[in-house]
Formats: sequence, C-alpha cells, structure tokens
Amino acid sequence: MNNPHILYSFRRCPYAIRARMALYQAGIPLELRELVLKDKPKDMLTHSPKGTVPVLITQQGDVIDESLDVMYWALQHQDPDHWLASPSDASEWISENDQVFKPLLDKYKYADRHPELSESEHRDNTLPWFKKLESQLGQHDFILGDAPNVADVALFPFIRQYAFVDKAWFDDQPWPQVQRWLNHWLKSQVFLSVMKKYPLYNDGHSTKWPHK
Ligand SMILES: N[C@@H](CCC(=O)N[C@@H](CS)C(=O)NCC(=O)O)C(=O)O
Repeated sequence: MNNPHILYSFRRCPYAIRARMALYQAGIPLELRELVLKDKPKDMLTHSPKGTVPVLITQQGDVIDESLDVMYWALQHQDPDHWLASPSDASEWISENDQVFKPLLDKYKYADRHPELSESEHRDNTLPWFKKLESQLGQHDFILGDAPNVADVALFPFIRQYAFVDKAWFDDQPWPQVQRWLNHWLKSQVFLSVMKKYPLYNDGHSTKWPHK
C-alpha cells in the first residue's frame, strides 16, 4: 500500500487553515498530524527545520512547507470550481495580504508586544486595507469576481482572525461587503469541515483526513 500524504497542522493557524481548505477542496486524502506549536515533533523538524506549519510531506516524499505552495499543489491536482482563475490578480492580493496586512494584524492582535503605538493606533494602520477590500467586494461577490478564488481562501483566515480580536468593533464598521464575505466563508462547508477538532499527534494520534 502507498504511504499517505502527511500534513502537519495546527487547527487555529491561519496559514494551516488556508492550506487545509485547498486540500479539502481538491479532495486530497491524507494523514493529519495535529500539533501543539510549543512541542513540535522531531520528525516534522527533520523534514522542515524552519518549524512552521503547515508542512505537507507528499506520498513521493516531497516536502512542501509554505502554505501557498500547499494550496497551489492541491489545486493543481484538482480544481473543481476553478479557484486558480486569474492567477496574477490573485497573487497580487495574496502578497499584499501576507506582506503588508499580516504584520499589521499581528501588531494589532498582540498590541502589548508593540507598545510604540496603542492598540487602536495599530488598528488604524489596517484601515486602508479594509477600505480597499470593501470597495473590491462592492463590485462583485468575491475578491476577483462572482466566483470564489484562491485569493479569497488565502485571505479569509487572516480577516477572520482580525475580526475576532474585537468582534463587536468589527461588526460596527461600515464594511457591509467585507462582513458579508467573511460570513459567507465562516458558514461555508469547506471552512467548517477543516475546523473539526482532532486528537494531538503529540499524544500519539494521527487522523485519516478529511474525516467526514
Ligand atoms: N510562511 C509560512 C508561515 C507559517 C507560519 O508562520 N505558521 C505559524 C503558525 S500560524 C507557525 O508555525 N509558527 C511557528 C511557531 O509558532 O512556533 C507559510 O505560509 O506556511
């Protein structure tokens, strides 16, 4: 019997969430190894010494340890809803999210570690990003048109994390399109399916996934 693909993952990590969403969408079965980040297993670090999740070890033994690479690998196998359409626009949105917005999100979420500004000043720095997203989502249902795209899925876990820092404040913002889009993904089958809780690999468990 073939070895399964193996995914080292952490349930709440936004990078791992987007990778799992693409793997789920592509219908790729694998062995899921759910971790605690404080106690990374040696076998994962042997394959990927940088020590971040997600890490995918393919059946062929290739190591893919960047979430975007996992997403593209999965969707290149199977992309039933054409999430890989408009690749250059998608990659612009994703790189702005990862390079510009994500560091601002971290400063807002962990404002106590960045005392050079107050929490609300850190949050103010994110407002241009939301203005841009709101305007884009006012033109069509999803970021790049009326159908979901890899850009939506790559950004969504970070917008989710941001929204839940202070959900009452977020819900109060004049961002109806972003709120609509976020709610769509929060209720989606693909997101709910990848957020199930599994026993930890650190305790000796791994899970056949997806577990329907
Ligand atoms: N560029 C990486 C970033 C992954 C990343 O930073 N993951 C975080 C968890 S959300 C991590 O594993 N951090 C290591 C740690 O906290 O020890 C990717 O896209 O996969």
